[in-house]
Amino acid sequence: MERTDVDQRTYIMIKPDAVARGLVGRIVQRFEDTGLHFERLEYSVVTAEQAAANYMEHVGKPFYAGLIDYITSGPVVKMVLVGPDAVAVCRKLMGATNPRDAAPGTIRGDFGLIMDANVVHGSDSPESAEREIRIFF
Ligand code: IDP
Ligand code: MG
Repeated sequence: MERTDVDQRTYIMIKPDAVARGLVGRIVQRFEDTGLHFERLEYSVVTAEQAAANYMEHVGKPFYAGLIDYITSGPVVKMVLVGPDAVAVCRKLMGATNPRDAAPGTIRGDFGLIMDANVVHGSDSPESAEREIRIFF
């Protein structure tokens, strides 16, 4: 029988603004509520090298320098979540990139206000996830 529930991994990161605001518990709770399994969960500071590798696709964009400053500005919480459709499940839970466009009930919709500090990162494909997990763990 064909399996339709093949596990996938995704890389999730609670960004510095959300850690500084004391939102870690509530945000982790939302990911836990999905039923996805936590393979890793770790508090740390992103290095300049990790930030550059993670945001390679944005080099040259007007917000790039600010993005690197922001993501390295304080501790983050890094997670690897595993389960069926983990990438899409988490992206849906996070909401749109710009918190002002993110629906109520999503993490960015409920906890974010501005694009420059949008609370959480999540991989956009299974391939990105594996690449990002290698960068951060
Ligand atoms: P995503 O995080 O939803 O995948 P991307 O387009 O991959 O969104 O952008 C990566 C990150 O870069 C965003 O989460 C946000 O922190 C930042 N970013 C993207 N576009 C802008 C912008 O126009 N102004 C400021 N920051 C931005
Ligand atoms: Mg992205």
